[in-house]
Amino acid sequence: MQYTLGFDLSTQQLKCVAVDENLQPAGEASVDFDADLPGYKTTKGVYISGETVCSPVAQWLEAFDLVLERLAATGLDLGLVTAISGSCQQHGAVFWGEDGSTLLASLDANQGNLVDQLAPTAFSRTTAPNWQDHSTGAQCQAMEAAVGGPQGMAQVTGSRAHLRFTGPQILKVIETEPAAYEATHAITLVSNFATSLLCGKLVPLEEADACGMNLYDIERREFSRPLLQLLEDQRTAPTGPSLLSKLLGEPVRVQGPGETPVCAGNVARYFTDRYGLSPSCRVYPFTGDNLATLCSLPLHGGDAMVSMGTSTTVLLCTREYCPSPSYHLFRHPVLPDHYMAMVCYCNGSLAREQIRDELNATKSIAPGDWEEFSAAVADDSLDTSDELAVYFPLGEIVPSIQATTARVRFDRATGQLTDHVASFPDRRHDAKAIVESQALSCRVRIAPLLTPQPGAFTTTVTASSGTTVSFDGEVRPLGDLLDRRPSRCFFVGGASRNTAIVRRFAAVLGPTAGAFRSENPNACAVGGCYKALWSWLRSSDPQGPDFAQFLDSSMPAGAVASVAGREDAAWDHYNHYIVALSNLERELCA
Ligand code: ADP
Ligand code: XUL
Repeated sequence: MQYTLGFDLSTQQLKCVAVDENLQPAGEASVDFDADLPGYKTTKGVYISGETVCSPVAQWLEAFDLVLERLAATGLDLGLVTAISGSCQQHGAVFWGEDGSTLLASLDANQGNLVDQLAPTAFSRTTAPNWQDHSTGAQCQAMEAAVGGPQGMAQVTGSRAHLRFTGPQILKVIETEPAAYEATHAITLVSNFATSLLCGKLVPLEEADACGMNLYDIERREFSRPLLQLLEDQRTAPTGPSLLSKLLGEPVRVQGPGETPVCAGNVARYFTDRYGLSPSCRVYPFTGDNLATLCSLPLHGGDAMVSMGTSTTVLLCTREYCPSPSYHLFRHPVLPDHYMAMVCYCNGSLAREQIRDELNATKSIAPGDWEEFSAAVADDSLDTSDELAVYFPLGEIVPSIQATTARVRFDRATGQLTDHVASFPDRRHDAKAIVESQALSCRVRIAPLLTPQPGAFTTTVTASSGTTVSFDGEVRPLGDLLDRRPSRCFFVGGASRNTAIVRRFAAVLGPTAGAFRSENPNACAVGGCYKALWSWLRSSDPQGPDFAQFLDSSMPAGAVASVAGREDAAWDHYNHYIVALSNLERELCA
């Protein structure tokens, strides 16, 4: 038996999972930063100081040694590992000093552990910005202004400027820590930091994760020269290398059809000597966690994945490059000519929990119990057909809005809002309405990413040809939202255990090939394993199946369970809500 490893370097922990040749789990170990490495005094893996959120790089170094020690202690023979890849929190950046590259190359298992050998002098900054950082408002504004505002930035880099993205974060370092910046010889994302560590040499960025920087020109497939220049121009006394050189040149591209997947290198001697990994074990570029999650299931163009954790994230695999300020586009990490679209919401589970507990309180049921909530969500006879409500206990990303709650009634024929109400007849309506409106919001935002199929779907909506809807400032014909449906929808994350929620979401999204649930709690790490295994197989058979075909034929039975089929009538029922949602959001955002 041979194995592949998938690491997941997330905010709060480093995990490593092993799968065998049949994609069956073969081992697992993890390190929880707060609990296992208390010396760093992080809270949920980070340091928070006002709007600044960052993580100590040394903690990650210690975690790599500890997780491999723990994995070896499970009895898994690491000498049988053929390939490694993994997933990392996106957007963070590690700043390496002049000696970083030499120290990496001379790592020696007899000279102490990674933290002893690297932490003292390999880095020009001891911490890496974390994706929860909110401190780069000025930098985002400056960068967007240089490329034509949010639309212009989204067109070039796949996303409007975001506080957490690496470009604004680097610009902040240039402006506020010029000495540290000039002492920096290399900047890696967390993903190529991890790849570099395992290879014992600095390796370039991985292209899909590089799309989370607001610096990479996705269509040209190179760093945007105007954006690089904008950052260069802010250096007051440049002495060190250019930004492009610090970024280790252009990212490694996703290989094309028939090309051999790029291998970052063989695992460094330090790891073979210390943990018994084989010197022939290959390391394939790590990618971002959302991108790796996409690789954990056999998603094809038109399939969507809804991740229902604390927040809600919708991931979509698409062939169209149609950027928008509403969502993010990244190049797909393994499928050439495909993109991953991502819509992020703050108000997911916590907002549902609030309604759940309010409903339970009216029935003297203890908070925390989902039964009553779920029964309401599943109840087709509970008439919410002219009710629409948004529940944002936290400010929302899309629509971009402060915390608010709004309940309306609307005319199903026209979508006009007829009444604003303080409450619906009872709290069961809220339970159904929150799931409906959360799903509707996803539906209208992913529609532009799906391939139109004119005439393919029957609808009872009789809109005049001029009817338009507007979401996030983008106006489009209503018809554009009535002739596109996802093919399959996959639900993952904590709330996907709730069949009522998943079925209602699926009814609104209208997948033509059904809805499925995956209960794999290690989706990111497993996505990394699959990427490594496929890359390794493909390197000896360049004409072999592409990644999606590989997963289709290799996924173990039972990896996903069917939860709903195609439901045309339910989908059409929700077509009548679209104009009303557009009207409500327009009002709230005015
Ligand atoms: P994260 O990875 O963001 O920490 P998880 O994927 O573990 O989150 O999901 C946690 C969320 O799942 C909780 O906030 C909870 O509301 C939700 N959840 C868990 N079980 C259920 C359930 N049976 N019904 C609805 N929601 C649930
Ligand atoms: C994505 C993002 C988060 C992090 C979490 O844009 O910021 O999902 O990747 O690790």
